[in-house]
Amino acid sequence: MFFNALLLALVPAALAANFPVTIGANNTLTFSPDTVVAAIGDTITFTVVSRNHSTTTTTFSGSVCPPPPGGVGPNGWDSGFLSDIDGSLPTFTYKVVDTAPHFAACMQAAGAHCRAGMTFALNPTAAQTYTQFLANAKAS
Ligand SMILES: [Cu+2]
Repeated sequence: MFFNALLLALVPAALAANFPVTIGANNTLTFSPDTVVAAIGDTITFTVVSRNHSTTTTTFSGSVCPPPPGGVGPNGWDSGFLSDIDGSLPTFTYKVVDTAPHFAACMQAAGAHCRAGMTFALNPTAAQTYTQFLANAKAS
């Protein structure tokens, strides 16, 4: 009886996945991977491994770069600036709360990192692909 209750309590945690995303690998202006497909309850843990960057939600098209402080919602996110200049490997974790596509970028340098392709998609769709978002960011 106690064992069954314990098992049931553990099931949700066992089903939720965490997706690690590296920001600035090898000192590049990148998120890797640049796309994550995740379910409600999953988490994404961003880790900045070089320089000073952010992960901040923005619009799919139009004024993509730079993403605005606070991020674009609903259910967006904004890590704020996370500096690895001291080698601290700062992290930011987002918990997925809906199935909508979310598009994010780095807000550094007035949008220069974003326009250089420092972009990320959570649950992109056939109508709103990561490839098109990246093109929109570069052109914004
Ligand atoms: Cu950046």
